[in-house]
Order: sequence, then C-alpha cells, then structure tokens
Amino acid sequence: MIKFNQFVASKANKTLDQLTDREIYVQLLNYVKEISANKAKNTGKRKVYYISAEFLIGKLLSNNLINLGVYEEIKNELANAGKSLSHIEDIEPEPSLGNGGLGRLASCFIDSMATLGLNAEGVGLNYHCGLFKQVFKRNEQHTDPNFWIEKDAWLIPTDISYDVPFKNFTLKSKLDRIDILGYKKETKNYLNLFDIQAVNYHLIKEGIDFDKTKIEENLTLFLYPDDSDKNGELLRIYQQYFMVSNAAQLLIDEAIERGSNLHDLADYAYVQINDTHPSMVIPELIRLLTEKHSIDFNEAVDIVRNMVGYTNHTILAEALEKWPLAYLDEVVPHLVTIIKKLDKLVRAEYQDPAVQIIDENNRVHMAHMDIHFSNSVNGVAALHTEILKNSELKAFYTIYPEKFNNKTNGITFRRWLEFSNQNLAAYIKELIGEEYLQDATQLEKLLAFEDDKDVHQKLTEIKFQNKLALKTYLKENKGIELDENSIIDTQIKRFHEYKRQQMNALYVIHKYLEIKAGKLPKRKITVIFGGKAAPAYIIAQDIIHLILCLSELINNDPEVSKYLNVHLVENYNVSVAEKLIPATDISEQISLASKEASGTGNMKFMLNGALTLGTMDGANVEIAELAGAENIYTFGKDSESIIKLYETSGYVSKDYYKNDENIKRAVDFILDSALVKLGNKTRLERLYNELLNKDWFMTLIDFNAYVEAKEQILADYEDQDSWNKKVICNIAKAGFFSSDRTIAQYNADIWHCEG
Ligand code: 26Q
Repeated sequence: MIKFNQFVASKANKTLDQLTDREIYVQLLNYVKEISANKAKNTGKRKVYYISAEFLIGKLLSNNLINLGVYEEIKNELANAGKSLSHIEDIEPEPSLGNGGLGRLASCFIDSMATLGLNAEGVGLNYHCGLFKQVFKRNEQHTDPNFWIEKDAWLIPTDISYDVPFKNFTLKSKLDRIDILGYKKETKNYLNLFDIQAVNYHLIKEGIDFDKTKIEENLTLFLYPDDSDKNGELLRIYQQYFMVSNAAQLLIDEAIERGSNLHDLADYAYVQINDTHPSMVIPELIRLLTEKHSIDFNEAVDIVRNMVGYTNHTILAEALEKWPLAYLDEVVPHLVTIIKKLDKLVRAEYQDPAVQIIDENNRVHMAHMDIHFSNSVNGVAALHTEILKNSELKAFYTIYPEKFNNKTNGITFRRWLEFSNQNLAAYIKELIGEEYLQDATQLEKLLAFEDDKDVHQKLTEIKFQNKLALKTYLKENKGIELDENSIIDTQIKRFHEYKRQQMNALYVIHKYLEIKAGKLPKRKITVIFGGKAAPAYIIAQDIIHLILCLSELINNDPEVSKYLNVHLVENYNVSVAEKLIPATDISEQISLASKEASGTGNMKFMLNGALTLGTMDGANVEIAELAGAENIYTFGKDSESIIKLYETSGYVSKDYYKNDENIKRAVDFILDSALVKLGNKTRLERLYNELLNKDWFMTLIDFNAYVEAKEQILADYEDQDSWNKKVICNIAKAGFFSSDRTIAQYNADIWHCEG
C-alpha cells in the first residue's frame, strides 16, 4: 500500500504542509478510493442483498482509515506537517440518509458484513438532501434541507441503469456505489444507492417544502417526505417501488451472470428486508420471474419465499405500514395484480382476519405479506421478539413458529469505540491488547481490573478528558457552554412520546423546583438532550419547545445554574453522537416498557463507560442480564403490566396527576408564567393537556420511580471507586453487542452464505 505522503507527492506535487485542510481532505478521499479500487470484491455463491430505505452512514473518512489500519500513521504524518486530522475530519459533510436507529443499524451491519468477509451488500436510495437539518429559532424546531453531496465524494458512479415502470411513466435509474471496507480486510463490498437520472433542486420552495407531484424530478430529493398528506404518501410509495424494482433487477442480473438459471435463484441471492419499507420486493421479484423470465407463478412464489427474510423494528401499530390498495393502484397497478393473487393464496389457506394481507378496508398490510412470503421473521432484541411471538404477531407465530427468530441488534466497535473514544480505546489496548476489535468477547478480560484503584482513577481521567473535548466542540459548533466538572446525563434519540423525553423534562422541572426551594444537589448536573422531531409530529415538537424553554430559563438563572444546566444540542446527528457518548456518565434509556424494540444508543453508551438509567425495555433487558443487576439502574413498570394496561384501558393519567403532589407540581410548571414568557403558549398548553388528558405513552405512571432511580444513580456517582467498578463490568460485558456477533448470527441462522 502506497504511503499517504508519497501519494500526495505524486498527485499534487506538494508536501502536506503546503496544502490547505480542504486540499488534504480531498487527497485523503482519493487516497482511500484508490486503495479501495484495487481491492477484490467478496465472493461466494449466495449473495445477501440488505435492502433498506435508510443507511445512516455518518462520515466515512476516519472509519475507512481505521478499517484500512492506517489511521494512527496518517494522524502522525499530518501532525508532523503541522496539520490536525480532526480538523480535516470536520470538512467532510455528513450524509443524512436515515432518520435514526434503523438506518444507523443498517450502516453498522454493512461494516460488519465487510469485516466478516461475507458476500453481502446494502441496497438503498441516494437521497440528495436526506434528512432535514434542524435549526432552533424562538425555542422551536425549524427545518432546512441538508445538501450533502459535493463534487469530491465517496459516491462512485456506475453505468448500471434500469427501467422502472410506474402506471403513467417509466423512470430510468442510475446506480452510484460506495465502497465498504471491512476492518483489516483485503476484500470489500458495496453500498448500492439507486438514484434517478436528474433531480431538480428548483422544486424546493421554502425550507424542506417542495413540489411532491413531480415524481420524475423529485423521487430522490428527500428522505421520507412529510407523510401527512396524500401526495407525501404517494411519493413514499414511488420511492419504495423504485428502490425495490432496482434491487430486484440488479440481483437477478447478477445471479444470471454468476450462472443461475433463475429456478435456482435462491441459491444465488438472499434478500433481507429492513422493516416493511422494502416489502414490495416480494411481489416485484414474483412479477419479474413470471412476466420477464417465464417462470410459473406458483414456482416463483416458492423461489421468493426461500430467499427473503423480514426484520421487524417496531410494535407501534401506527408505524406498521398499511397502504390503501387504491394508492398502490395509482402508482404500481402491475404489482396490485400480484398482491391480490398473494392475498388469495392466503385466504385459501387461513380464515383468521388477523392474518390477511388485504383487510376489510382495502388496506395492504405489508408486514403480513412479508411474513407469509418469507422464510424468516426476526425481532431485534430478545424481549421484542417475545412480544412479537406472544402478542403483536401471535396469530402468525401460531401458523409459522419455525420462521420466528431473534437477532439482538449490535453496533460496530470500530466507529463507536476505536474512532469515537480514542482515549478509552488506547487504554483498553494497554490493559488487554487489541484482539477485542475483531473478537469483542475479549473485552471480558477487563473484569480482572474491576477492583483495581489505579484503573478506576485512569477511567475517571479519561472521562474528564472526553468532557473537555466535548466542551470545546459544543462551544465552537453549537454555542453551548458545558461545565466539564458536572455529571453528564444524556438522552439522545429521535423525539417520540414513547421514548419519554417529556419524563426527563419533568425531572428537570422537579430538580429546578427543589433547587429553588433550597434543596441543593451534591454536585452539578448537566442534562443533555439531542434529537429531531418529524415535521408532522406536533407533540414531539412541543416537547422540544418545552426543553428549549427550560434550557433558557435554567441556564440563565444564576441561583440554579450553579447546580443544574440543560442543553438541547441542535441538529443531532451521527457526528454529534460520536462526541457526546464518550463524555457521558448517565445514559437515559427510559422508554415505556414494551415500546422500544431494541435501542442501539444504549449499547454505545455501555461500551463507552456510561451507566444506564433505564426501563426494562428493548435491549436494556439484555444489558441488565449481562452487566448484572447491580451495575445498571432500572425502574418502572415492566412490559407485561404495560401490555395489560393497554388491553384493559387501565391507565388514567389524570388520576396520577390528582393524587400525587409531586407529579402535579412538575406538570403544572409547564404553564408557569416564567416558562410561558419564554415560549409559545399554544404549544405549552397543548403539551400540558396531552399529559393530563391522554398521555398515551404513560409518562406519569413511572415518574416517581424515575425520580427515585435518578437520585440513586446521582448519589452513587459520589463513590468513584464503586462507580468505576460498575463501569468496568459494563464495558467488559458489552462485547455481546458487537454487530459482528449480530451479523454472524444472521448468517448462521438465516442467510447461510459462505464467509
Ligand atoms: C413508516 C411508514 C410511513 C412513514 C414512515 C415510516 C417509518 C420510518 C422510519 C417507520 C419507522 C422508521 C424507523 C424506525 C426505527 O428507527 N426503529 C428503530 O430501529 C432500531 C434498530 O432496530 C431499534 O433499535 C429501535 O428500537 C427502533 O425504534
């Protein structure tokens, strides 16, 4: 492999110190692309196509340098020339091809597929603006487009193109690829991002508002447009079909090229469907096999069933896609014919209305189609899979017990430790070597140091260094003054009522009132939030508004701000997460039990030495099992009780409000004149009324238990030896949450492709 300074000398005829940071960034980009171009692709008879509407890849430069094994060397070379790699990293724009967990998971997965040397690629769409940029004005969220594609980019154009037929026109695609390098691997994979031939940016009106009807020019303009109106929903269907038709044509072409006669297509290809967004790939494959390749319908159905697996990421009914048949008819009538045939096959076999594809309101249940016509259905954490089997998808589990399996999510340790927490990674290597980067279970060797006071001391120092780095970052980029001597308590994730940021906000109010009343905390607490709210999700925006008002009130109150700070970091994204997680002491994972399918932020915090304050939900349950009950702070009602309460409509929020002074005081403060003065009364009133009269995600039921658990974790922080012992137990047991383990399990149980 050519050295970077030799590469620069040959390409630019200059030495590093003569180049600007941007020029060095472009040189590094080209350096990595050239090395990668010379790598062979993974091979293997059966190839996996991981189709996902989202790949939240984050910046790629440092990750690629780490996976090539040259990160340290280049950092030093640059330092010798008076340059800083981290300044150069800042230049790279962050692609925003995802909303949150599901998209980030897909990105960790393609990293692990490449690292395990599997012939497995991602397939998705190349959204030009991706997810919106979040801007705060007058304590409210505003949305701007995020143009992330520059002239010098990771995207590599190909001449691969397909015709995608819609009802009224046919759209030609083009395929751009990003090379996906495994950790210290000779081979590579691709992330395949399909696009239309020409996107028209002039369709954008104000902010992220745009003409949703001009499909031929807007299909890949934005990720998931606002779906509150019919045109938004139709555009989503256009996007989904465009994505899967391209994927299906690509995989059939590649299989034929590698010797398939299509009757044996399942030996050459496996399609993993990331939630229901790519579900139309099932009827599309059947359509292509029957109409283009003359395979008999029943045989085509069997072929497809043997080569598709479906991953479920949610049990929230409102998040399960059910498209009106009429909408599908408007966009892809040729698929409706197939979907109706599939529906007929199901009806011939099963009478239970709960398992039909097309319901009595003529809505197509995408998940139902997936379950009938795939050979694997998986949940993303142990508890989640059990809830699918025993409650949400019980009728299906009765029919197909053999299809259901669990694959607990994971994260790539290369990005979420080696890159983002270089201080901790270096120290772990000093203690136990670096095998853990390829075999994460090696982290258990850290248990030998659980009572070592020198190790405790060093961990405290590393956390402090990370807080200082965060302080600089927040000051320079987000206009936030962080107190590095405070306890850092972080909740970062999409804003959603079930994730209960509003419960954390009520805690902040509770603490504020206590401080005002003279009950002072032992040590200053900084509560950090980060996350975006969907533009059509009003209550989520109201919660953001409440937190921004609280932040203004508290941080500017000299009496209180000595003991408590609140920050909501603007435009939370992967790069911000990489800075916040290593500096955090307390990881907030406080969803209403049964509602968070898994969570993956919880795993990142665990690996980075934060202790979890959480409900027994999603993967928190497995964190508790692995780390031990004494090393995690759990509270609140369990999933069974919550599921029962929903069944019996047994939760009445007003009862909690009326009968508990503590709760009443905190909720009432939302309408206190001190806050209303800083905000928008309509928003605050709406949120107050929601909490009092509906509170669908049961904020108040766990509030007192939450306050109690939080007081306990804050008190325990004061004994740093016992705290760091818990930290060590958590890091040591985090190995299970490596996405290398998850992907190895997908391959062993579902994909069966050679590694
Ligand atoms: C569906 C229909 C119409 C419009 C939008 C959508 C839609 C878009 C995005 C539905 C869901 C999503 C994203 C879901 C998601 O990120 N789920 C998270 O997946 C993670 C990875 O498995 C889990 O860890 C989280 O628990 C889960 O919330």
